[in-house]
This record gives sequence, structure tokens and C-alpha cells, in this order.
Amino acid sequence: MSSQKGYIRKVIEIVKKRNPGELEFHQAVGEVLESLECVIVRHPEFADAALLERLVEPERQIVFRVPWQDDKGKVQVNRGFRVQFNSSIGPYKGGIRFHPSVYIGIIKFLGFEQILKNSLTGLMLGGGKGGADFDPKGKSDSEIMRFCQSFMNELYRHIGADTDVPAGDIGVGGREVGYMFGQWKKITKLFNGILTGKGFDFGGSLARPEATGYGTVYFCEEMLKSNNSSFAGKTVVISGSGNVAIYAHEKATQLGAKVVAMSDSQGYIYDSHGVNFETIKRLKEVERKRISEYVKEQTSAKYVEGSTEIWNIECDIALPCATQNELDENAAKTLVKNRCIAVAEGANMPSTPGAVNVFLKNKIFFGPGKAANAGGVATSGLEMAQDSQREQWTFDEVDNKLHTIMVNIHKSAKEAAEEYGTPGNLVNGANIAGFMKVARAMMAQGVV
Ligand code: NDP
Ligand code: 2IT
Repeated sequence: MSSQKGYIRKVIEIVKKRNPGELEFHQAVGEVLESLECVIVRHPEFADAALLERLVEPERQIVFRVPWQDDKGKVQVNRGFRVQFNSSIGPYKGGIRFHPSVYIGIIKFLGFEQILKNSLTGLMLGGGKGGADFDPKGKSDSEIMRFCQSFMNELYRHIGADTDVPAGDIGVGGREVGYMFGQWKKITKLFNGILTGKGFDFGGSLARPEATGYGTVYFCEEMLKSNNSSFAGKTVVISGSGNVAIYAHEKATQLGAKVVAMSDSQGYIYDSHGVNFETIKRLKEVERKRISEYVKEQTSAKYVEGSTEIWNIECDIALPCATQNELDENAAKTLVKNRCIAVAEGANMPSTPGAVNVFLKNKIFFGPGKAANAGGVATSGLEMAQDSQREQWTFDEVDNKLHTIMVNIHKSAKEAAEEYGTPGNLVNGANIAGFMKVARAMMAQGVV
């Protein structure tokens, strides 16, 4: 066992040395590799083939200038990224994030997670991620359009329906995907499935906007079911109020739960009557306002400045759906103290390693992001299938497939956790189940 530990430690050291300062990337790699020790014991051939060293090194990293003009005519310059991480089981696939905090370490953590997440979906999807340190807040629609066009002016050279298919993530939704698709078509003359999350009128899939949030709740429902529980009558806290959070709210409510709190980066709202779905959806999706506006319309609610305190609210189920490292060890201890029974991550890596340990130690049903939020990319895979066939499926058809995929992901993670001696630990289970398919494909394809 100790030589396997040594191998894992060596690879983690290589990652730290070769990627200095990329803390989120180190964190994501560390968490995955720790789970893989028992796999390397059974498969020493992976170490002989330097499989982990290859897995942690992106196949390609593209960094580019994104110049654009603001409404005052001033030229602004941002930095764009696309990391094409692993194509062993399909074309690179993963979202694009526009947020001022974006730098290569964030794009690499997300791209690395995406490899295993996409593998878990059971579809032919490799791992990639992109983005820019652009802040969409306060920008006009024309500024957003010009930025998206400039971003695509470089990105188009690197992507393709069978090469690399981006989608949305934080700060990138239907509007941005539409502008990027328009520019792609203008440059290349091609009308094809180059991006997912498109509008339904031009090749998008029904249920893609809902998919990540719905999928997170479907995954959580499976965790609850296998412990003879359900969403019915439960109190739920959801962080964030963006794409993932909104549709997690909708599905949890449909399943009989009450969502009492949601947040944005400035603060959170608490509504003991249940956060009104129509109000929050209109405020955030259509009017793009701050969550503080909610209390002006729903007087039963209160607004609290600062978003991290949201985890102090008593709940049965917590769904972190905002951003990385938003739920720390203390927050996890508070949730446990308040008798929370399940946590499913709609966001990517929202729980710090300390928080994850608290959940696992206290036997909370914990669904890690790469499993629980895989419904978004899975439905992107379904959008790619529809685009290739020049077909569009009904909402129910897509939603049923999404549900089946989430049930299967839960099953694979649960079974892998059992097979490798850590029953109930879906962190290990998801990492191992996602890794095995990629590892087999990499072994079969030789040293490339
Ligand atoms: P959105 O941009 O639609 O919403 C993001 C939400 O999170 C907003 O409420 C935002 O608040 C909040 N937020 C963002 N950054 C921070 C921060 N630094 N601190 C506190 N709150 C923050 O993004 P999505 O809903 O699409 O993405 C949410 C998470 O889900 C991300 O981790 C993303 O990677 C993950 N994810 C998304 C998928 C998708 O299909 N969209 C698929 C799988 C995972 P504010 O408006 O104030 O910034
Ligand atoms: O993190 C994610 O899985 C996403 N942002 C969705 C990626 C996609 O290609 O749909």
C-alpha cells in the first residue's frame, strides 16, 4: 500500500510544482487522487503507464487576449481561456465562465473535475473548460454582445462540433451562448452544434436550462430514497440564485419540499413561507436584479447582508449551488448540529475539504458536485445528439433521459464505493467510477 501512497503523493507534488499558485486546481486534484489509492493497488499497470501524470496534465491550454469596446467607446482588455483537458472518451466538453475571479487555476480545476463528471454521465464526452476574467455585472446588453463576439473571434479556431463543444457556467447563460453562436456562424458559415445551451429556436434542447438544478435534486432524491427518505415535507436551503439554484428550487418544491433561503454574492433571503419561485425567477433571470429586491415584493421575507451565513439556517437538506469553497468546515459543523441529513452539490467544489470530511464523518448523505451536478452536461450531451440528428425531442423525453442518467450516476458511485471498501462514501465512489472509464480508454489508446 505504501508504494501506492508514494505514487499518489508524487503526482500531487508534481502538480503543485508545475502549477504554482493554482490553489483550486491543487485542491481538486488532491481530492480525486486521494480516492484513487485503492484503484492503483488493484491496477499497478496504471502507475507503470504514468496514467495519473498524464491525467493531471491538460492536453492543451489556450490563453488569449479579448479586446472590446465599452459603451463609452473605451477599449477594454480581458483574458480568455480554454483548457482542453482530456479527449480520451469524447470531444472536449465543458462550460465557459465569465467572472472577475477567473484565472488559469480556476479553469483548470473546473476542467479537471469535468473529465470525471462527463465520464459519469455514460455519454461520449471528454473534459474541458473555458472562461474569461470579464465581469458581466453592470454591463449593458450591447457590451455583453461585443465581449462575446470578441471572445469567439479567437475561440472559434480551437473548437468544433466533434472537437470541443463549450456551454454556459457562471455568468454565461442563454443570452451569451446566443451571441457566441451568432459570431461562430458569421466567421465559419457553419450551422452546427458547436455550443450547447442554445435557444430552442436554433438547435437548443428543451430542459437544458432546467437540467443542472433538476439533476441535482434527482441525485439527492436517490440518496434519500436509498435511506428510506424523500424530499416530501423537508426544509431546504439553496445557496446562489442563478441558473442551477433556480431550477433546484423548482424541482425540490415539486417534490414536496419547502425552500426557505437563497442567496447571491451580496447576501441571502430567508422566507419562512417558502421562497416564491416565480418572484425569484423573474428577479434574477429576467430583470437581473440583486436578491435584496426580493424582500420589497415578499414582505414575509428578510434580507441579510453577507452570503456565507446562509448555512446557519436550520434545514433538512442543503444544496450549495453558487460557487467553489462557499461552504467551509464551520458551516458544515453548523449544518450537522442543526440535524441536516443531506447535502448535494449543485455547484462545482462548493464544500471545502474540511467541510467534506465533516459530512463524511457524521454520515450525512453527501453528493459531490461531479456526480450531483452532472445533469447539466449530460443534457448538453443530449443536445449534441439532437443537433447531429437534426431533431428536437420533447421536454418530457429529455427530462426522462436526464432522470435515468442521474439514477445511474448515483448507482455507479454507490457501487464503486462499495466495491472499493468505503460503502456510503460517494466522494470515493464518484471519483473511482468516473476515473475507471477514462483510465481504460487512455490505456487502450496508447501513449498519446
Ligand atoms: P449563474 O451565473 O447563473 O449563478 C451564479 C450564482 O452564484 C449567482 O447567484 C451568484 O451571485 C452566485 N455566486 C457566484 N460567484 C459567487 C461568489 N464568489 N460568492 C458568492 N456567490 C457567488 O451560474 P450557475 O448557476 O450556472 O452556476 C452555479 C454553480 O454551478 C457554479 O459552481 C457552476 O460551475 C456550477 N455548474 C453549473 C452548471 C450549468 O449548467 N450552468 C452545470 C454544473 C455546475 P451574484 O449574481 O451576486 O454573482
Ligand atoms: O460545470 C458544468 O458541468 C457546466 N458548466 C456545464 C457544462 C456543459 O458543457 O454543459
